[in-house]
Amino acid sequence: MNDPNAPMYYKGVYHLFYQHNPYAATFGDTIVWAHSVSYDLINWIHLNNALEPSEPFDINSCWSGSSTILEDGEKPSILYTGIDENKHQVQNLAIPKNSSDPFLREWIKHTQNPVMKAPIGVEVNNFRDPSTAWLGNDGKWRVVVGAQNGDEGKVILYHSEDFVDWKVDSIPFFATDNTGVCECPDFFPVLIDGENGMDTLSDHQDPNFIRHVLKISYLSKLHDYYFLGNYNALGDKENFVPDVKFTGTSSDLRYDYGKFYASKSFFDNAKNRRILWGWVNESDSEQDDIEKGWAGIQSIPRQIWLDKSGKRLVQWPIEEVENLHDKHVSIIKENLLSGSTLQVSGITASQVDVEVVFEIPELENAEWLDPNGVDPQILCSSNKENGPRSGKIGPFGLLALASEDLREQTSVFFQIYKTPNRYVGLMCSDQSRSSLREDLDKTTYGTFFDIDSTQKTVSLRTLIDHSIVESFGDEGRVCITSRVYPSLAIDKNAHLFVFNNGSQSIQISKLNAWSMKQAQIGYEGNIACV
Ligand code: DQQ
Repeated sequence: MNDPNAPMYYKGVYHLFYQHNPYAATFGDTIVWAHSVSYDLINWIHLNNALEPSEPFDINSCWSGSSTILEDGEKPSILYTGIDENKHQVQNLAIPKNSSDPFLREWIKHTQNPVMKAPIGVEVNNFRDPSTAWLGNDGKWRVVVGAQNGDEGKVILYHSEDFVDWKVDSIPFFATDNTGVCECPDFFPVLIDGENGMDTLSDHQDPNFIRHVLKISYLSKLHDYYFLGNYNALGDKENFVPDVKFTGTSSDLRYDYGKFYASKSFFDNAKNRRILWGWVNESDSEQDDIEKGWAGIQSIPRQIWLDKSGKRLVQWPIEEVENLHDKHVSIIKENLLSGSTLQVSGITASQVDVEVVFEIPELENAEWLDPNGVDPQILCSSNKENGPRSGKIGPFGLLALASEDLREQTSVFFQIYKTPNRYVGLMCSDQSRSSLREDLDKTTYGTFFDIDSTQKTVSLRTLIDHSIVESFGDEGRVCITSRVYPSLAIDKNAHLFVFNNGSQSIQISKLNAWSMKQAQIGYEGNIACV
């Protein structure tokens, strides 16, 4: 599997469609929309494929797209990219055969497809991934589509009165130089205050309560970047103006600083929240994928909202993941002296949800760093030949999927620095010692985040599940997902540790860890535990 497509909540059921090659565990010439449904976003029922290549407008694959629920939540629809008979990318419309079926098993392709063809100034093979649509005050639908023209990446805007006849806006909704194609654009409102989500269809006009987020998956970087900004819908120019420009450097905001791509969000009106999903790809080789018979996973769904600072988004695993909590252990107020490593025993370390709050010593003691021009990913990787990094406040954090002798470990950690005018945290996920195997992608990931001068704690929550380590730092303001394939630290031989390698002592103010039960995932009528 790769991209999540058209997530939605409809008649009490959550739907996830996803890009899938039914013939091999690799990307291929025939991509379909696989379809699964769930009552809780955790346990899933696989259904038959929802969309398969069948018509001249999608005969060479059904690529990514999104859902929009029309007519007061009663009429779901899908806009998706078809690879047509000429291998051009076009946008198509599909609607359910029977919209009273809560599982929406069968989909009908509209007779007027394709409903959009690449307009002037867009390359025919770089025109894809329509977003969820929204209604303007003029009663017309809007949708954005990812595109490219030369080196310029574009997100282009379409209008329609009836959802079938679409007209392109001559002004790009958003554009970036030298980036190449913009994939999977996602555009949605966020509340300035609070964790509730907002429907993409909501009234968009009041800047006192709402900001907008435009997410773009840049293929050239294989990362999902987001921009906070203003949606200008008044007058004859309708576009999105970001607060800061895209720089192509580590200062650009990303949903996740590890493996997380082609993500998509949706508004869940059952719980009044916005939920985000991303595709997490593999770190082993294509040959391994062929041998395993599968490749690619979806992240745990994350609730997403605007941070109080207004400068970042916050992401947090949906509360339903806690239904998988099993055996629980906790550690309260325990000092971690310089150089110490403490095992978290009594849980299944290969499948665990762990949350720890570290108390930070006096910030004045932090090491000096001028972060200008410093790439945090490189900073996270430094010293790896000489064993664990050292510093003053940090590195401290977790050693996930570790072998008993620590020869294998995925280390998720923080380091705190003093800069010319503020404090910054560095969050890293270091895969360099994650496996004795050598044929793996072991890139180390990292990012800076702001530390308030009055901040006394820093938190880390990590969801560990055999080959995936999803980490939410600083209460979800910074996220890093990694894929690892240990050779020793497997099942019962996996261990979890807390460590402090800084010269200053750290205190674990509290740590809670839960073994995680298996989710129920299977085919309709045959639900099995996998
Ligand atoms: N994957 C899809 C495309 C999209 C890309 C093809 C992003 O529609 O642009 O599977 O991963």
